[in-house]
Amino acid sequence: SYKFWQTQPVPRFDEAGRVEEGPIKIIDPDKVPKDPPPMLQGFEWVTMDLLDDGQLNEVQQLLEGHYVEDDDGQFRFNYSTSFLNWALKSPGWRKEWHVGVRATKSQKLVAFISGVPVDLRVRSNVVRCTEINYMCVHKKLRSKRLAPTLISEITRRCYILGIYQAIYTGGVTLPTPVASCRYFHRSLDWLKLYEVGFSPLPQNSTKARQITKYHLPSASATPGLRVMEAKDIPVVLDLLKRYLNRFDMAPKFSEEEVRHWMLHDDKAIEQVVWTYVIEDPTTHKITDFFSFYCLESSVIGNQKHETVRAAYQFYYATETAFAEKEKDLKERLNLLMNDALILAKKFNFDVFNALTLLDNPLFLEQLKFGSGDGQLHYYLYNYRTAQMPGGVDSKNSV
Ligand code: YNC
Ligand code: MG
Repeated sequence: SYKFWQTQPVPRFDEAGRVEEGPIKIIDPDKVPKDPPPMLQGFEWVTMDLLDDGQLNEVQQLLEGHYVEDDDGQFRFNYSTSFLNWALKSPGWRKEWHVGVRATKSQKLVAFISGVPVDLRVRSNVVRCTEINYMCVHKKLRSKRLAPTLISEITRRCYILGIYQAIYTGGVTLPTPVASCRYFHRSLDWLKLYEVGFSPLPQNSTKARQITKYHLPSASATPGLRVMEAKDIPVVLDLLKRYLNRFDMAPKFSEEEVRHWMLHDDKAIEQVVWTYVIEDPTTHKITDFFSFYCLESSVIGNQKHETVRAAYQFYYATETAFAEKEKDLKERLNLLMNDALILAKKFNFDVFNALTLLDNPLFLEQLKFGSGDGQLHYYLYNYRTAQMPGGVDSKNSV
């Protein structure tokens, strides 16, 4: 019945077809409440200081114990502090958007929600947004309507700083997705995925056959492939901009953002993002790039394995997307993404995940990705636009 969501400036399910694009509600800055909404008795609002390692660790610990699990409760996302440093301190980040809730007496962190700024292009308009993520409530405080309170408070803090729109994703169905994608998974270490209960053994197969099926060469195959460096930022940005322009919705990146999101930070304790460019061996032009990031999941109650190390496909772009023939694009993407698999395997990942967005439908099947049961819905807050085509034919982006 969406008691909370029906009060919010989001499209209703039955108006999803209407196409008048723009803000749903005009916010009067003078009418934004000066104070946070009331908190549960015994709990208090805090602003987290994520420059402080102690507080960063508290957020990491809350998420490690209480964040997103799969439907069967077998796996739970386990974001590293290096990952949170990367995801929560992107260019333009505000500490006001790292919102916590503490138990007043013990000062224990029991809930969190965050936002980082992003310029989002929605069709032909660029919308200044906050990207909301990592909403988490301690398991012992569930179903007390804390989530709507967290959302209202971060909304107030966005409004105060002059941001009136937001983007967020989730596995749950809410009014109303602007786009919906499905997760696909490509086994890199099939046996481990089988042992943790992630991959089934098909009736008509054997363990040995499954292992052989997912075997990969040890060396990448694209001539000119190398790790992205700082000097590549302007060319990668230019290529990415042109590539993402082919889709209905995508961030509008700056050079600083490309540096932040694509380049591995030597100072990070653990590597979070891996980015490769293809430098044409004869012309020395950058013709393609691809990236993936590391997100481990805790395996709940397994004797043999504690974590699954997953590589998530991140941004990529290729000049072949602008050529006339879709066949060339398909061939190129299959070569590039097979190299991404080879590299992820080399860096000890167990599985490579990708969504049904960008040009991914051109390679998922051929590279032996299997459809997962997880959906990912994309939502916009206080912004209306026609729904983008879903399923494997979608031309959406993140
Ligand atoms: C969800 N994921 O429908 P109704 S994704 C949004 N996103 O409201 P209670 C959600 N809303 O239906 P609990 C949601 N999950 O009555 C639930 N809701 O209108 C809605 N899980 O609240 C739900 N993290 O406090 C219902 O539920 C109301 O105690 C129920 O808390 C929920 O980060 C939750 O999956 C998810 O920690 C915090 O279960 C808790 O169960 C939990 O009684 C595990 O809440 C971790 C988890 C969610 C990951 C994410 C994106 C969040 C987006 C939030 C919306 C942002 C809007 C834009 C704001 C800025 C605007 C500007 C400018
Ligand atoms: Mg609650």
